[in-house]
Amino acid sequence: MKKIIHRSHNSKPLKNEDKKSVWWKYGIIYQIYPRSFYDSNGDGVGDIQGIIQKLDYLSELSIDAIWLSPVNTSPMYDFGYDILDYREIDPIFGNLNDFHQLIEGAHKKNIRIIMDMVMNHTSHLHPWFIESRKSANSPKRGWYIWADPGRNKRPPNNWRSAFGGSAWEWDEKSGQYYLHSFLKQQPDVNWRNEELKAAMFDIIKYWLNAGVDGFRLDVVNWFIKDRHLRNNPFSLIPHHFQKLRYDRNRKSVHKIFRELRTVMNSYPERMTVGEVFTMPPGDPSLSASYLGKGDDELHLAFDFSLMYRFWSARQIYKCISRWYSHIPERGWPCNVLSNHDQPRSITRFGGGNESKKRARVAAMLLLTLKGTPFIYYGEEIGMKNTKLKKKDIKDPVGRLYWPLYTGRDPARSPMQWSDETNAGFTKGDIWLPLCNDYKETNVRKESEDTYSLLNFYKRLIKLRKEHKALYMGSWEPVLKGYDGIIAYFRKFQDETIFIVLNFSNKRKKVQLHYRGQWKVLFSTHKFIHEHFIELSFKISPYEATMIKRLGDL
Ligand code: TEU
Repeated sequence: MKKIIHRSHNSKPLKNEDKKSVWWKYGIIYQIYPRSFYDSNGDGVGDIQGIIQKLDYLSELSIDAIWLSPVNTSPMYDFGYDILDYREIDPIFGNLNDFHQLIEGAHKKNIRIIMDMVMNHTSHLHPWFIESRKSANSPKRGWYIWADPGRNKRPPNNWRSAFGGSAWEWDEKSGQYYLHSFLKQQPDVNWRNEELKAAMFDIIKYWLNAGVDGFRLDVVNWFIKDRHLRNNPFSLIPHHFQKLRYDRNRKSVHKIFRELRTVMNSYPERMTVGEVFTMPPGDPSLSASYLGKGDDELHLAFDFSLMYRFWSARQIYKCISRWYSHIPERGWPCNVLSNHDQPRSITRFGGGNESKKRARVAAMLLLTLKGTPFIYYGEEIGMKNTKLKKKDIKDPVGRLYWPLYTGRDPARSPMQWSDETNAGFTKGDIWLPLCNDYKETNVRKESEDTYSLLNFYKRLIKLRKEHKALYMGSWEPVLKGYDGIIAYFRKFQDETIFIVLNFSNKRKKVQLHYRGQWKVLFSTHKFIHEHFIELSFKISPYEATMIKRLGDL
């Protein structure tokens, strides 16, 4: 059993760490959904040249790296999460030259590139799978998960696809079922097969040699399945009515990531971040287990607890402190509010007319917590979920479950650059409808307004980068979400910063008798440079304030 050390949020940074080599700890990562960022060629879909054209924007935002959702060749049944050539770029996004140009252009601006690697499954059109399904004797049969039918030709067991229905698809020609944890066009590979594993590691090396700085690894907790394909036990939890015991979260998966870490370690300054996919409410202990002892598996692992939380200071506090309590001593947390699979945070947090005030509180939280912040494109301008008609839905999951669940497109709408036609995203026929607030909420308008959410984000990012307490310091909670307020210190050596966040729409009093000279660093309401001699003051509804300790009285 791995030992969990419950004080990691106060742990000191490791020795011999220079900021450059651990940029993935101390930097800020921005997720781009390439279809929706910027369309350079007028086909209605975002592309790599589009990202290159927006590098100045990203550089002004001062983020340290971009994670691109998949850009490899794909038939797009799951919009790129079904790869048919891991070494090529899909023509909809450009070509390898464009990608190399992006790496070079980004690096010149000190922005690193993180690729999405989808290695739990391939496309059903991948040559490996085409070969594998030829016959039960194919040399690549063992590269995927094939099984004989159960009784009466039924599927081998009760495992369910994440997107609905059985996880098994019958293949008439070769006389067996194959496993697909997602769509039937996404057959699961067999990571127990040494040849398959070596082929996957070769792909990783290929991109490392091409100068990629890291990988976001899709659904890492699903890579290994029960060898005996046992049925999942029954559970009262509505998700599939199964305890997800045998189709994912197997302990032996960790061996793969220890081996991967050895590969990664031979390339300096590279990183991995794993998507540990769990259903709400999230499972921080499982997520943290992918960090191994802290330095021998993945560099970072997502925990989705915070992404599943609604607007409750107490709930949010609890999930943050729980997450930190599971991080191994040598490990490092990362934090995320939104991604391409879940509703946008501003929509999830609600608040009607007050949603943009809440967005500021959430932004200060994300950018002052301990751990690498991940910002999903458009969050910095306050993009919301788009409302879609059935005919507009592209996501296969949305098409399947509409109107009960509209799928993931609402959070994937095109970036709102300006109030021009198509929000300045494309001159062509836009692939997915825009959110209808784009005339108000867009980059151009917010760049010109000193008090916009965009400029609020920019300031927060700069402050985080300027203060060691914020990017590498300890996290010491003071107000734990009761009464709608979260407050904590971030400390590094003699630098101390106090952060207070009012999640409520009421005026409140903070009375903390920490005497000293305190100066406001940044705030939604207080004047910058305002001084206090102790942390006792009133705070406004939805106030978010950072205060720096200058010294003793
Ligand atoms: O997500 C894992 C995943 O299980 C979610 O897609 C989840 O099922 C969905 O949000 C429920 O609606 C990863 C990727 O992030 C996602 O985009 C892919 O579709 C999926 O894996 C398959 O590769």
